[in-house]
Amino acid sequence: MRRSLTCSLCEALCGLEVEVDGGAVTSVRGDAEDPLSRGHICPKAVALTDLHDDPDRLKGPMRRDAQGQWSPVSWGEALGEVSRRLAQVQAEHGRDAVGLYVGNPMAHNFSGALALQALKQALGSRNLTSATSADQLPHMFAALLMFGHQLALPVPDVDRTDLMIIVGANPAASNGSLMTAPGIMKRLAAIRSRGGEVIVLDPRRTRTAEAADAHYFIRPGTDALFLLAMLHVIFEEGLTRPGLWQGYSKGLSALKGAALGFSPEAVAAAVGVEAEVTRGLARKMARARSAALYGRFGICTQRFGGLCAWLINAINVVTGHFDRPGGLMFARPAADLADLASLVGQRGSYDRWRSRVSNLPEFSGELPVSALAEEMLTPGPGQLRALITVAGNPALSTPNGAQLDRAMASLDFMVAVDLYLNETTRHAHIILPPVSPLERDHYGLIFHALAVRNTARFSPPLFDSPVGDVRPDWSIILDMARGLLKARGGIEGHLGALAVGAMARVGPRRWLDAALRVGPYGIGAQGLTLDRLLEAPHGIDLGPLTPALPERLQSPDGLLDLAPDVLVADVERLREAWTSGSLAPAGGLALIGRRDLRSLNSWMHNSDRLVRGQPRCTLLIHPDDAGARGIADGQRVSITSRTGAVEVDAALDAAMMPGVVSLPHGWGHDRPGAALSVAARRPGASVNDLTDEIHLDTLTGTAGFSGVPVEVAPA
Ligand SMILES: Nc1nc2c(c(=O)[nH]1)N[C@H]1C(S)=C(S)[C@@H](COP(=O)(O)OP(=O)(O)OC[C@H]3O[C@@H](n4cnc5c(=O)[nH]c(N)nc54)[C@H](O)[C@@H]3O)O[C@H]1N2
Ligand SMILES: Nc1nc2c(c(=O)[nH]1)N[C@H]1C(S)=C(S)[C@@H](COP(=O)(O)OP(=O)(O)OC[C@H]3O[C@@H](n4cnc5c(=O)[nH]c(N)nc54)[C@H](O)[C@@H]3O)O[C@H]1N2
Ligand code: SF4
Ligand SMILES: [Mo]
Repeated sequence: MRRSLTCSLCEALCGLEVEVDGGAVTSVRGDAEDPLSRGHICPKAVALTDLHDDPDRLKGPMRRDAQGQWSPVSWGEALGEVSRRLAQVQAEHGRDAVGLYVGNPMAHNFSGALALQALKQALGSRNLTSATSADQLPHMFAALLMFGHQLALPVPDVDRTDLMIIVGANPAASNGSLMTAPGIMKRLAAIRSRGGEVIVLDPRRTRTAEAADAHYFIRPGTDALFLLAMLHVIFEEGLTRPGLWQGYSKGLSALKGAALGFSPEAVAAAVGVEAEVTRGLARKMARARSAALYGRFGICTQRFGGLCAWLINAINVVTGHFDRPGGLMFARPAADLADLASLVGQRGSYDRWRSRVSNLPEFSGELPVSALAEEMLTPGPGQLRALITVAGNPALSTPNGAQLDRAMASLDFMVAVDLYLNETTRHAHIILPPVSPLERDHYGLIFHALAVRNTARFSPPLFDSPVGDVRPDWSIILDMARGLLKARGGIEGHLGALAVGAMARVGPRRWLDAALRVGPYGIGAQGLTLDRLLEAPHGIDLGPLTPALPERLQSPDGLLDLAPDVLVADVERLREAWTSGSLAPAGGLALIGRRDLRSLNSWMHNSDRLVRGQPRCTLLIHPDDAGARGIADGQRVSITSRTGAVEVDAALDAAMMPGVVSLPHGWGHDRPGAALSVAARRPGASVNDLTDEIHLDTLTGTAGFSGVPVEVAPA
């Protein structure tokens, strides 16, 4: 039997065509009829079935006893114990004593993500966190401050642009991020074949860089300087382009003021980009018929990530490449989460409270994940004593993960909603396993809103009856919320109870149907409903991106703020780091990460066909840096930072910028007590044993993975 579904693994939203025979998937192909992915898939799509069939995947709730032995337990008992223990901790130590960490896969699981809103209400804790502060938070921060909504995230209109400048992203490996663009490498190649240009700035000459017209090395963590220098040129040489934006924006002169003193010549030594190159890029951008300056993970997870995200938006605006075909544009999704959030007054928030130990700011109801371990380890009122993790592996994925690993072991209680017993969930007392991605509905609630073309696609579960005693994430999460409220008593009148009750009664499908009906293509327009999507298994095309401003600005004054005060003020922190020489210390080595097409953060290493072949958790180092340290290709090296040390094999690589070394994240599968039998055979080491929770963007609270100072020596 042939069936259509959507791949839920990464942001690309590829349509798949699968053959199913007797409950088993016999082939997986790209869906040529999908209006967005047009047949594209990557090697991970096939491994979706490995995940589904993995004997290590948990098939029922598990409980760990005082001796550390795991045994199966019924859902009733497991959920009962979770409610009791969480309520007890909150009764004894206050609401904030229970924390929540939400991992990346929840962004790909619309029903689970909706249920989480109810769980957060029920918890009433300030210790909420997620992978956001280890990832895209700066983009959301800039969106909130500039456009008035944290979800107003512009995407590059790749299919129509004449010039794409990519800073700190490697779509050849990641398949694109905050840019749902399946088959992105073909789309980039198309820019070149229609006479346009692709330019990459990255401390490593990646596969994306190799496929571009030009690549320039940039020293890790210095992008904000580089972007200010671009702005400097734009203002100095009168390269701003008049346009509609002048009518709905403010702050142009403050923006100009911010760039003062950051000429390309002044910053060149720190940034590693020659002044003439920076000038040339600014001019090229300003003169292009259409252009998109696009920055992603590499510009976010550094000490000045907030500045980078702001400056990128601002440069696109003032050069006339914003909200126009070929520039940065806003998608118009069929179910528009940003609109719905606005209806209930949720446009995002910043700095309503601060973390107890390090005084780091709240963003959108969450505290930075960099503060999670210290909140557990520092005694005193408000200490974190219990944790819920949902679809996250923070022991491997957050800065100084080794410290968090130890801290989680000290908690009074921990519950994990996860597919596996892994490096993080081994610390839980209870694990509640969800259905596999082939056993649930899929709708790209978040990623349709970040897509380079407006489309909508819904896939029902490939397999209707799940294997084993597993439940959908959304129902597990709602049950936890309901149980907690009940155990704490006083359901009546509680906002949390209302949220949980409403969500449970409506259910995710009806919620989605309602969201589609009130959405931009709903009743009165094309009449898009869930039924219509069910009748169109390959998805529905809703057309190219369209201009949206000023209507979609949600700031209180209705204007686009080119120079939000807190960001302008943060330029001084950058200036100070730059002039004091602490931004990019000379002489040492700066650590960066990398992604691989056959890997996905920390959790696809249990698929043999994805991890087979040469070990991939190696340290890339420039031959000159290796030579200076007496390191040969393939030699075992030890890497040391303030927080820890790991050993891996070195790979000499002239594609690295001298002075920069690269280690991928998501490895380190040799921790006792984890049950990932394939991954354990090729464990690698965790880069986050080296990254540092105090190396962060103190403005936004985002982890600073890029540019961590390390030493490397033969092991
Ligand atoms: N040094 C360094 N650190 C990084 C990064 C980096 O590049 N360098 N990248 C950062 C980024 S961008 C991110 S997003 C984070 C990711 O960090 P996390 O989100 O914390 O971790 P993942 O590795 O994605 O782990 C996902 C977990 O969810 C489980 N899971 C998978 N699918 C489901 C599901 O449907 N339901 C449930 N309940 N569980 C599921 C998996 O078994 C796994 O335990 O890591 C960040 N950390
Ligand atoms: N195959 C695969 N695909 C994935 C993932 C995965 O783990 N594997 N993870 C998914 C997730 S959760 C995310 S968030 C996205 C991320 O997707 P992308 O944003 O494309 O992220 P990366 O591939 O990590 O690319 C970041 C690039 O920034 C460079 N870089 C590092 N530091 C700096 C710096 O200071 N300045 C500049 N200019 N560049 C720097 C790195 O060398 C790297 O090439 O990918 C998603 N897709
Ligand atoms: S690119 Fe992403 S969405 Fe597409 S098949 Fe690969 S993992 Fe799945
Ligand atoms: Mo991410």
